[in-house]
Amino acid sequence: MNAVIALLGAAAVAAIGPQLPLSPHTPAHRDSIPAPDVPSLEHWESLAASDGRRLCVIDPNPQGGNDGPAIERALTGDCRTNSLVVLAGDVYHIETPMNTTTLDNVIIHQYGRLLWSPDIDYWLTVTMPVEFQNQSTVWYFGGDNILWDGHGFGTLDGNGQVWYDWAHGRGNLPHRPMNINYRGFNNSIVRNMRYVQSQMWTMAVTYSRNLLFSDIYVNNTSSSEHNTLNTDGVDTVYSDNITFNRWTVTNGDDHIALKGNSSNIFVYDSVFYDGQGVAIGSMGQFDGKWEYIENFYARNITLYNTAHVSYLKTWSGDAKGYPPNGGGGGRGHARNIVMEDIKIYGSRQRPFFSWQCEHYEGDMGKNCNSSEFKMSDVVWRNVSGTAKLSVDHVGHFQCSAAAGGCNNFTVENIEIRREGKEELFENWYCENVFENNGFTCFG
Ligand SMILES: *[C@@H]1O[C@H](CO)[C@@H](O)[C@H](O)[C@H]1NC(C)=O
Ligand SMILES: *[C@@H]1O[C@H](CO)[C@@H](O)[C@H](O)[C@H]1NC(C)=O
Ligand SMILES: *[C@@H]1O[C@H](CO)[C@@H](O)[C@H](O)[C@H]1NC(C)=O
Ligand SMILES: *[C@@H]1O[C@H](CO)[C@@H](O)[C@H](O)[C@H]1NC(C)=O
Ligand SMILES: *[C@@H]1O[C@H](CO)[C@@H](O)[C@H](O)[C@H]1NC(C)=O
Ligand SMILES: *[C@@H]1O[C@H](CO)[C@@H](O)[C@H](O)[C@H]1NC(C)=O
Ligand SMILES: *[C@@H]1O[C@H](CO)[C@@H](O)[C@H](O)[C@H]1NC(C)=O
Ligand SMILES: *[C@@H]1O[C@H](CO)[C@@H](O)[C@H](O)[C@H]1NC(C)=O
Ligand SMILES: *[C@@H]1O[C@H](CO)[C@@H](O)[C@H](O)[C@H]1NC(C)=O
Ligand SMILES: *[C@@H]1O[C@H](CO)[C@@H](O)[C@H](O)[C@H]1NC(C)=O
Ligand SMILES: CC(=O)N[C@H]1CO[C@H](CO)[C@@H](O)[C@@H]1O
Repeated sequence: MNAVIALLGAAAVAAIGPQLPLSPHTPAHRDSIPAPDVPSLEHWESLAASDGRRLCVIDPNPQGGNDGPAIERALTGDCRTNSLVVLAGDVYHIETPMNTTTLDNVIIHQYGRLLWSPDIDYWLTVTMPVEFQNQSTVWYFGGDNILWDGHGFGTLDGNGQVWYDWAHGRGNLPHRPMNINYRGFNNSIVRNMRYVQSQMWTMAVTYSRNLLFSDIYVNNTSSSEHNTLNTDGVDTVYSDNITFNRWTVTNGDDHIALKGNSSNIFVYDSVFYDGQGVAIGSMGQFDGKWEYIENFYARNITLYNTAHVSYLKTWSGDAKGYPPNGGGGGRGHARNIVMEDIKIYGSRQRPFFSWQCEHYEGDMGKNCNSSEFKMSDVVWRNVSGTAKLSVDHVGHFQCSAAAGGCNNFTVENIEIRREGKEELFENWYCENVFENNGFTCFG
């Protein structure tokens, strides 16, 4: 088969440097990594030809104009199927939303940064619905059998500081977009990528299965007095068999969050800074709807200055208001949630936590016993480290009476101390917890 060469954007890619070995590179803080050594055009041509793929080499617009349409055109047109796509340039300006959901058997090599424009007024009018919790995005990305390799350099930069300043710490503002929504995305790998300064959530994985995200760097940090609430690392929704390997996440909210109908989600060898920790939920936000979270397994995770190791959260049984900030009345179950080999340093709140009265419009912490969402079969094993002196309970489990409480919560080999204290922190608080193993409740 002959390779069809489609050169988009500027005439041709600069053919420079020796060939880069196609091995994984661990992404890092940009200032600490050298400029990429991008393989030559000849390399990509022969690779595409030998693989029987079309080739699209997309260069940034030389005048610095909008590169969104060229990327969208390549991924929905010339290089939608059986293709090799190369983004070898340094900075690509993204000034319009992208909708690329029908890729099939495509390899993407990205060496530079996609930088979203800071025009909030514009983006608010064009964001696309994620069909979950009224959230929205500026990039739909999906398909089958995709390999997207950032080689430690490829970056999505949401230019989030303007959004953090605009939000003023207010949560879930309508049409504030997450950077990318991987949707209907199956049997694929994303690796060696960087995601910085996302506008809202970094990404959501929805209606997807059999994905591996490995060697991923996420950093959403505010340089002003305004916080980075809602800058989750990743949320999974209606998805199955998703693996997160070697993630480094710095942000101001959930590092990894599982939402409704997430199953077989795995996290390995990752480091989380500053945010909330791993979230199981929130769940039960949609009145009358049934959802589940099943089979979560995390191993070898280190957390610095986070609120929790992990927390399970559901809305109450009484629906008040509508998503994203209101809701409740949903039912379902979360079960078989296992985390082991965890280190946490300076936990800001209770390291292990669950409650059933999430709400963001004034009813937070109310009607906690009314949820019919059932949580069970949770294990935290081999967890060591420290919590701030101000933290009152090492574990705090508020479970709803209407759900029949929580069953089979297990802790094993936990060695957490409060900063500056010698003795183990063993103050476990429980409401409606049954079949607890490895800890004694005092409440
Ligand atoms: C995240 O970014 C901030 C600001 O750029 C930087 O100070 C911090 O070191 C970064 N975190 C990591 C883990 O690279
Ligand atoms: C995105 O593209 C898909 C497939 O081409 C199409 O069905 C859908 O309507 C598009 N959505 C938006 C918001 O443009
Ligand atoms: C969210 O969407 C639902 C239905 O799509 C709508 O009824 C509700 O008003 C929306 N909430 C907000 C805050 O936009
Ligand atoms: C990916 O899988 C989901 C869930 O099974 C399915 O709805 C979607 O159509 C699939 N997408 C593709 C491109 O095959
Ligand atoms: C789960 O996804 C991985 C890719 O991360 C794949 O190798 C594996 O075969 C999938 N498992 C099932 C049961 O489909
Ligand atoms: C645990 O994860 C860290 C961070 O990714 C990694 O450096 C270390 O090798 C992992 N340990 C094991 C035993 O895999
Ligand atoms: C979640 O799973 C439940 C049980 O299979 C199903 O009834 C519900 O429709 C699913 N929700 C979505 C949005 O897929
Ligand atoms: C947990 O600790 C026990 C005892 O120290 C050890 O045998 C086991 O291998 C550890 N498991 C993990 C996953 O680190
Ligand atoms: C929930 O009910 C239990 C008894 O089943 C009670 O001890 C607890 O205080 C109640 N919790 C809240 C938050 O109302
Ligand atoms: C308790 O939960 C763990 C983790 O899901 C599971 O392996 C175990 O079988 C459960 N025990 C019982 C008695 O159900
Ligand atoms: C790690 C990282 O890329 N940090 C960046 C965060 O955003 C600011 C502002 O855009 C950059 O200066 C940092 O380099």
